[in-house]
Amino acid sequence: MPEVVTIGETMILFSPTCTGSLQYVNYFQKQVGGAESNFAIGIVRLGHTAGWISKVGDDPFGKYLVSFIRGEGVDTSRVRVDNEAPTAVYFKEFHEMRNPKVYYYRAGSAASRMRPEDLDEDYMSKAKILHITGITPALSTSAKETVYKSIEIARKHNLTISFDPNIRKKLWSEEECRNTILDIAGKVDIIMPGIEEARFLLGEGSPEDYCRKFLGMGIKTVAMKMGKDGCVVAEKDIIQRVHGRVIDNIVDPVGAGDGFDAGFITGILNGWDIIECAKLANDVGAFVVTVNGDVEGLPTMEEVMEFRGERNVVDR
Ligand code: KDG
Repeated sequence: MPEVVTIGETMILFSPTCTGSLQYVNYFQKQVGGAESNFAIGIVRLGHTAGWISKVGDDPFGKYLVSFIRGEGVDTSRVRVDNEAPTAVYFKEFHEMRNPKVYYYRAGSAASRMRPEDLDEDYMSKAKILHITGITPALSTSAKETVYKSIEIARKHNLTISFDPNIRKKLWSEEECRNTILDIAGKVDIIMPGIEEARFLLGEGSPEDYCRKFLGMGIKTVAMKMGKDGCVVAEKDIIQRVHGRVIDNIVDPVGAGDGFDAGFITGILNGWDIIECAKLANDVGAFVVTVNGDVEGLPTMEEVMEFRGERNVVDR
């Protein structure tokens, strides 16, 4: 049984082969993207086991997603097939002057029809960590109920719950988003927001203020992502900034946060202190931005060690 379980929608990603408005792009590459499966793949590459719980359509895209994610070593035995709704797709749009944009085609998708009854309590109860994000509750009422049910199961069986708010304003109103994410945050053990997400949720403040507020909500561990500035991590007696790597040539930033989460949770599974967890998280996030795609850049532990100069590799 996997050490980590996660629940969420994965989509076929169509990534343009050139930059600029999609109005003028003619060719796309088929890839795979979904915050939770990105995270699960990251966990497996770093040497642990993960299971991804989801729903896909009874269509070629659904088959492709499951075989791709299974091929990465993630347990897909709890992925269900919905005969009445399609697998979702999304498109990226790359621009030289600013962050990529995304366009979703996911309303009414198979994964949005996940229900609490889809969860296998026995399967989940054997894991150590449940990882959830703020994307799933935005998909539909039943998907939101599924997230709450997963929290209930995790609590009952003493799993550690990790949560990435992953705020997607395209999916719901700001008010519902803020209220739901803060409510879920109050029920988890580890939160891994971006600094902008913390600002959206908690108002103006410093990274340290945000950490104190999250700790004040009963969350045990905070790991707040700050892009090229690394992260700030906090627990009961400590709030500390941990510097990241400055990557000059960012190819594709989408998925870096999921990579960060996978690095941090790998450290937790390894029994490391939060500073060591943060260093791995920063390094994994840095790898992801150097490669096109949400998962293609996720490193193995050997690659991280090589990057840090802790392991010699013969290239040729
Ligand atoms: O974090 C990366 C995700 O945003 C991407 O893989 C697609 O899951 C996705 C989403 O909902 O945006």
